[in-house]
Amino acid sequence: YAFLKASHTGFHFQPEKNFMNDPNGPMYYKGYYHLFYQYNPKDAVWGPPSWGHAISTDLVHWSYLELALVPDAWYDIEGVWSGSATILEDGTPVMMYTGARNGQHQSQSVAVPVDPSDPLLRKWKKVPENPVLLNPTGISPHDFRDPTTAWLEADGLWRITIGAKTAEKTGIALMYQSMDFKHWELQETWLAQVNHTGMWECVDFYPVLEEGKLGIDQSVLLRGTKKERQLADEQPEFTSKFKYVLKVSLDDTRHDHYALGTYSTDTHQFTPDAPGVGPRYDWGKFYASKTFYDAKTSRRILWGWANESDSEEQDRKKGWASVQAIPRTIWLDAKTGSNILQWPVEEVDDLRGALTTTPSVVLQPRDVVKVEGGDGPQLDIEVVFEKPDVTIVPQVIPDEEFDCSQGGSAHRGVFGPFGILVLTDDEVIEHTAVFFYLTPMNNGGWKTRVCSDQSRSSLAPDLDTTVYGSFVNILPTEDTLSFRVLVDHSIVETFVQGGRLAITSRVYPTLAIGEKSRLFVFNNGTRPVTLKSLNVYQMNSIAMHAI
Ligand code: DQQ
Repeated sequence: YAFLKASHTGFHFQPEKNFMNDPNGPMYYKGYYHLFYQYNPKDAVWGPPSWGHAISTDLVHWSYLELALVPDAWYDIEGVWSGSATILEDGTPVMMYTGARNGQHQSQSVAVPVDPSDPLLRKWKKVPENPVLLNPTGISPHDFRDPTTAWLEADGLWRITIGAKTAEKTGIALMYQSMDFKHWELQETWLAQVNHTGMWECVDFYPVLEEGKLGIDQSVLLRGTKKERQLADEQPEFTSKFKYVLKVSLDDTRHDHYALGTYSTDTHQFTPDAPGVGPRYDWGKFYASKTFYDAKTSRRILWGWANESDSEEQDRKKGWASVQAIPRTIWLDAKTGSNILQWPVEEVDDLRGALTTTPSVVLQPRDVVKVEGGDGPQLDIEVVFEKPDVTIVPQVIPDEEFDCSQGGSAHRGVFGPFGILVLTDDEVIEHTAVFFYLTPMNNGGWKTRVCSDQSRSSLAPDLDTTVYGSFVNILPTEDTLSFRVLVDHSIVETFVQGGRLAITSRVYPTLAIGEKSRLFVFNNGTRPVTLKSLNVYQMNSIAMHAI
């Protein structure tokens, strides 16, 4: 089982052993980033979760602490499920989470640090008033979970939203208000709803500025406090206009979607710019994600769970399951105004070691060329292609139905597939392809697709090798097609066109492991394409320890 051993990541957050799922209660507190996570301490598959806890000073190097919350109260005896942190006005944190009991009946509870002066927040206690919220009339106790971070509005009340579904399978976000986190009042109208979307898990709701990369704290934005005035002075961007993001994790499809829109502090309702739950954060494995406002650097940071693509049997053999995707800075794409951008937090760049730069080269049809400096299983790869000039070809047969799944990188078009093969052996038997594909549309135009193809990533059995992909918006003013790919043993994370689209894949090579792993560039289209630049960095490992 050398290949299972080789799947352990080198610079991603993963549990020491056993099963992890959703990120919970991320926050910055007294000099430390805190990450809590759904964790089954007893097995490498999901089971009644506790909250694992880890701290970091840079979002990259983590130390494990003891479990923060365990299922030991009558109202959470079947698991301390997902929840969020809120920093109160006095600077101390409070957690709200879902407790599960009696056949997974769900209610909401509160936990606070035993000693708020401890920057590591090692010990937590559940408040005697728990559970503080039961499912409202008309909502099943099986469909009522994952409270958000609370925010303060000008009326001095704290508000949270909680995901649920109606008997008709309408996904909804319930709104509650409170003075003290212990007594909560349900608002009659929902924050948002979308018919036929099923249960909304891990709802996230936050503002994004229309210009610039800075994040904002929702309470500071809506309350209008002294703190806000200070911020406005220090950070001119803060006075710029903003939009709201509503993210929902769809239990039915296991995908995270986000809608941009506006929030009315009169009606406490969200109005999406376009109907529906919106596009996906990530076109691969990325679920139950959650953001937090990082007061240290004024960023909004996104955490998401990257589940395994192998079997539970293999997870038990490995002794662990799941990683957290690299935390991503998230902000509005000012160029389009209609999507957010996601990019690995800049601290990840500190893990970069040796850099090898490949000069510009034309890739002929069928070229598969090994990249110098790309050996090994831990890489950070920046790839830029010239945008092909589609006007040079006569009219071609439309190919609109190609969605990456039909043959993946082996498909042949005019412009593409072209891109890179990561975690590849010398014979190019195993490879995970990340590529662009210019699609001739039925209307005579062209659209650009980007795909992550796992179908030939491994010779091992029992793997989910679904090919992921989507169209990416390339603006007429943009003359390059680019992506950045983080490779780390069993995870491949792709960020396209400055972060407009992301794809996270989990792969388990058997040949292309350790130092036997190679990197290639390829072009499988019938026309040449120009690789403008390729930078590949060796990535150092993080050593995670318990403290
Ligand atoms: N995982 C938690 C729930 C949440 C789900 C339980 C999403 O609170 O809805 O482990 O993955």
